[in-house]
Amino acid sequence: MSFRVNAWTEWGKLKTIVVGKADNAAFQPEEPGYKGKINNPLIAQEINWPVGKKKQSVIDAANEQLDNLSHTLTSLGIKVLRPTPIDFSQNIKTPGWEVSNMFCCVCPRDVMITIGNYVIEATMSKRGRFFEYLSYRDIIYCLWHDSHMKWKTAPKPSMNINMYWEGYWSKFEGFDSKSNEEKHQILHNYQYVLNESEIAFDAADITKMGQDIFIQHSMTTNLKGIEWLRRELDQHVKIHVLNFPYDKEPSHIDCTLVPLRPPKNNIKGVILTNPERPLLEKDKIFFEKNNWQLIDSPLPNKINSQMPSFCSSSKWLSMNLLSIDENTLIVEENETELHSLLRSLEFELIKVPYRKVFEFGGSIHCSTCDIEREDTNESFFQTN
Ligand code: ABU
Repeated sequence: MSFRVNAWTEWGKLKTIVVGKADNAAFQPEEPGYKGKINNPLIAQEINWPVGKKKQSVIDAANEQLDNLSHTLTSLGIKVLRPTPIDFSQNIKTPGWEVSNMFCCVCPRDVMITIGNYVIEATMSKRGRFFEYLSYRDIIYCLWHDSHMKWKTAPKPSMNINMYWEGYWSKFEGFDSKSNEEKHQILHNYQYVLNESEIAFDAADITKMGQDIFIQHSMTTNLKGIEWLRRELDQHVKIHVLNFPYDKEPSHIDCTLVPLRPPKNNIKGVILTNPERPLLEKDKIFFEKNNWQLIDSPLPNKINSQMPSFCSSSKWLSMNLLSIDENTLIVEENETELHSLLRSLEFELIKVPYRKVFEFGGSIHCSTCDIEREDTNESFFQTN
């Protein structure tokens, strides 16, 4: 298989992509950076957040949908690369900490990102995901055959206890009874579970729009992580930091701000936005001034609003779609209102079943990572 590592945008014609696998997946372990929450109150009354390997039938059901996505992509002429799962039920230990098991390799989007001809491995921010990169090393060595490819690994943080702000988990206690002023202050101080003692980021907090890259400051990406990316990449791209104050637990930008198509010939570009997580006014003005139309996603379909019991993602997985090109999107099959909106914007849709993948960390965008698109580092933002 031959390919050229190149991806500057979320929408260029897709040529090569990684699709995750659910083999050997375990429950993401609780730790300073992560608290599991069981969505079904009846189950939550009976058991604590589980540890160890997931049931084989649950893994098989997710793999069936992941394999179906891979076949759909292959049938469109897109090359698909798959990870090499390790045994995620293993206990892991460093000099500073230990967790009962790891997670899975369903979501390459969190672990690695292609920016131009660079493949960057993220630091990751959670202990249970410390070694997840090992599942993608076969792929990265395969990409290394492209002599133009550059491989960067971000500095691994210690993930020791002093990297996390313990107070985060009680931050919202009694929130509803607070005054509007107090609520506003809590939401706008952008203090998340990672402190600034070490560089940390998950790659899924980044969205690519040509010469401009937007990075969400979040539970999984701190400001030092964003600064590391800026210093590594500032010869090639301009980094913008985004905050979404109304997302109480921001983690990964691809259920919040999803660019679909760039402005062209005086026709505005399209970005799908999350109505519960509005942009700050200054950022909204920036996009609009540069000829981008911000369109709120409809509420998720009823079926998908009830998240699977052991799913830690939000109902906004509804927006977690994948662009094949500027006119074609792969979307989850149940999101009928979103389908109507996208069709009204003249997108062609390819629908796939994907709900069984949700509890493995995300939906269609999360469980893929584009390696090659036909695009360049064109600038789509002329005005500051
Ligand atoms: N991994 C993406 C999850 C984002 C969200 O729950 O909104």
